[in-house]
Amino acid sequence: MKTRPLLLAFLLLCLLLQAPAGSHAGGSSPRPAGVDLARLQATEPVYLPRIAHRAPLGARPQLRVVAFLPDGQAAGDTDELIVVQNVGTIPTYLSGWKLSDGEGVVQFPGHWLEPGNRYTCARTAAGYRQEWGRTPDCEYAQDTDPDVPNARGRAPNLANSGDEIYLLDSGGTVRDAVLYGESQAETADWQGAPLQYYDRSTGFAREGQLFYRLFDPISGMPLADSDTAADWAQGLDDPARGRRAAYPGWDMYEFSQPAYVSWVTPHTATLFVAPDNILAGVIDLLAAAQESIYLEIYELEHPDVVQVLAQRAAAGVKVQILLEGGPTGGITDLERWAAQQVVGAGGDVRFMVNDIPGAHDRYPYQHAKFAIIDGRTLWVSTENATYAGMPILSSAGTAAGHRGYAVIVQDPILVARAQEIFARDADPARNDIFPWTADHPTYGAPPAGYSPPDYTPGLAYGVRYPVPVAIADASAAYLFTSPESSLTPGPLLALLGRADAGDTILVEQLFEHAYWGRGDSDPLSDPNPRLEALIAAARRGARVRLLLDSYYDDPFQARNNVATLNYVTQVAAREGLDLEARRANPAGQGIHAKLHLVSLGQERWVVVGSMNGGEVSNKLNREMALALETGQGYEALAQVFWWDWSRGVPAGAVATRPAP
Ligand SMILES: [Ca+2]
Ligand SMILES: [Ca+2]
Ligand SMILES: [Ca+2]
Ligand SMILES: [Ca+2]
Repeated sequence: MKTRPLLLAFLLLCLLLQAPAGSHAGGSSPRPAGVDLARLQATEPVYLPRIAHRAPLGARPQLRVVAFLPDGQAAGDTDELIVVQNVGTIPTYLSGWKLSDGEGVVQFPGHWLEPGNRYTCARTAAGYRQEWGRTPDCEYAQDTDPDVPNARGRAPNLANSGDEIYLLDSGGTVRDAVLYGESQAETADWQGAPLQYYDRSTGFAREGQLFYRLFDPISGMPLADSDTAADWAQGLDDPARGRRAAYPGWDMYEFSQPAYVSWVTPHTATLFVAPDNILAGVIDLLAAAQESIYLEIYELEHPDVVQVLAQRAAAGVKVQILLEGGPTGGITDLERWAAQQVVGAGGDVRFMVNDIPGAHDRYPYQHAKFAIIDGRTLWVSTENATYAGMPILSSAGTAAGHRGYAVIVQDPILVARAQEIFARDADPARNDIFPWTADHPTYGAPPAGYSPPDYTPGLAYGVRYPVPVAIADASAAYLFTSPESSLTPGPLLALLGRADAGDTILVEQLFEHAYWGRGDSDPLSDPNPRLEALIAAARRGARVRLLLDSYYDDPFQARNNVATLNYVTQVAAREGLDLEARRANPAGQGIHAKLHLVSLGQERWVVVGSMNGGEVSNKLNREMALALETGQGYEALAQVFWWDWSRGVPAGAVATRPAP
């Protein structure tokens, strides 16, 4: 036994001193078919680290391929990339380790990779920077940036249709492998079918699709390596965690853990209801700004909101706004006018676009609706700054608009996260951020002489909640976002997953699709994990009510709300669940809300934000929501919900096709 530490030390020394070429000593993995390991050996000498310290005896370097992008968006796929991560317990010197696609092989530059850290090697630094707006750790095909170290050798070409990626240690042993697409290769480091692009929903393009290993949002470490497609985001096994992809420019490692705060003493917050008091609430909030307003929103088309933004900018308040550049229906003259007013007053308006040269969609839609005021106050809304979302009330107290909600809370942790999200989203280094430019036909001024159309308040709805809900009992909150944390990981599914007998879930949504995937799929093949979480809660004994919009609901779409009502109602009837669904139009222009009210034992949660019940919203868009633990907020919004519910119509009472 006494000789054992010495033996380990000797073996470790052998490993560290491994000759770079022609040596296979210590290699225990079988050779991958079609790979000539002799060719995979380093083509240049291994530069030994000057300090081979810190490694406890017996600890073995463990690196893993955790992400790669075969079908780049840059011309010539110069933005192909491979990311490795140190998943072991000791700092590891990368020089000597190699990446291969079975044909090319490159050796990493000298770099100590600390445990937990990732290292991104791009085909070229220039191609990567164009698509990600930042610099990779190394480049392997060409020296496009003298400041970015080069991996040397014969560069891999990641075939878009399928290929292999091998990670070899300094002894030439394959330590990790990924097979994807049409790869026919066989290796002991991969079991079963190759990993496939995620394309069950049409929102997921192959070009730009980043494959990545599922990871723990707290540690950032990949989940256990089973050498199968199930380890990866594109794997189909877990509809709430997998069945997805990432795209260039995403910040998923930074934001997958929601911002969480729990307050020792009860905290205040304010809840707003549309159409009743949401406009007055946002005007008051903006008008009070003294230092800064950061507003990230899908649509800005409300002249009253624009007026106060311009007025604050003119008064010297820093006003910075990020808008979606390609909203459904396109940017209107009203929004061009809105941007013109704010910029004319000294503010800054940017669009997230995909139609200027070199730009690619980071997110299909920048659909979040939030604002940060004076670095202290966070506003999160289900509504855009439009007449429909924030109707002007008549003198008689009537309106016609969306049922929706917003929340205001002050907390440094929540505000800091929202500020970080804004900074990343609106970063001018990203190729999809384009500033309002007076003479640009899309992102510029409206036609000369344009002025906003007149507005006449609607009569359909008599305001019921003139005063916002002042909360004084908030005890915790999560701020979470799509695409990072709206499913798993994320607080919404976690809350729904805890509901059982005696608990209640009330949901009010613009829509909640019966299934995801393609339009002709079904709930078994492509489950909507949000809807299935509601059904599962009902199966555990919870009371669940789902109220969906009937105003915008399109009877000609396969995935309309009637189809969801029918599906839910059939499941409830068949299994005897306390689960009901209705459609309603309580305030004249439909339900646009994205609201979950969750009552779990003594806990009460209000979840308000921008996520709709479709796949793109939860996996690809930029969205933001706040989950707030508050009994007072729950009781107040439950009253709104039950009034709306009383105006709802259940399944069976609605024709699925209009009469001819
Ligand atoms: Ca390629
Ligand atoms: Ca390409
Ligand atoms: Ca370089
Ligand atoms: Ca592996």
